Amino acid sequence: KPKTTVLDEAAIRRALTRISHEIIEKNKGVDDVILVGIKTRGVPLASRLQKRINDIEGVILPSGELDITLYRDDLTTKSGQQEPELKETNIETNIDGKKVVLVDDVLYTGRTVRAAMDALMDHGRPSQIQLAVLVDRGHRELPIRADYVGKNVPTSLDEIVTVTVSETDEEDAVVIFEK
Ligand code: 3GP
Ligand code: 5GP
Ligand code: MG
Repeated sequence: KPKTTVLDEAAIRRALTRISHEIIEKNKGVDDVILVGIKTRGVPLASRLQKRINDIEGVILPSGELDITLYRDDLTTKSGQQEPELKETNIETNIDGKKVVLVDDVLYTGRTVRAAMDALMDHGRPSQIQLAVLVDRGHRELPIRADYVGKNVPTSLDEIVTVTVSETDEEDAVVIFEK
């Protein structure tokens, strides 16, 4: 099966460094900013942004995690038959009045992010929710967009975007497979 590397380790590092600067710029500093990673691979990405922002601004941002799972066995069948649901929330900080930056690896239909926003709203009353993703692969089914994008990767529906991170996988890479 043909595969193409769209981001290698250095490209992922540079994208996350750029996004860190963009988060600081857009928020005019990092006062009241909280990072929330969407499990699984949004979590290590959020933690890398936290480290980068600390390197740049000298501030360790509060962070949290959301576990949103798609209750379906066939990941390749999409479109609304089954909605992603919240499995677990781990956000220790009070998010009232805070600017929450959701972090995920891939943005696709937007349904996971919608579920994540629901979960945040149940948890408190953030003043803003922003979205950072490593890859935007297109094919949105909801009016959702990312504020920070590592790379826009136009895909066809029968392609698979594989994101690996060194925290849980062998290496840092984003690879497109054709089915
Ligand atoms: P992640 O938990 O690291 O984000 O959704 C479970 C895993 O399956 C995800 O890993 C994701 O990387 C991978 N995956 C690959 N293709 C798809 C897809 O089309 N939809 C979803 N929801 N996940 C996919
Ligand atoms: P959405 O809800 O936007 O359709 O999908 C977003 C979530 O599903 C992300 O958390 C992401 O991990 C996963 N996902 C959707 N499509 C892909 C894909 O092509 N590749 C990978 N790696 N993850 C995907
Ligand atoms: Mg994910």
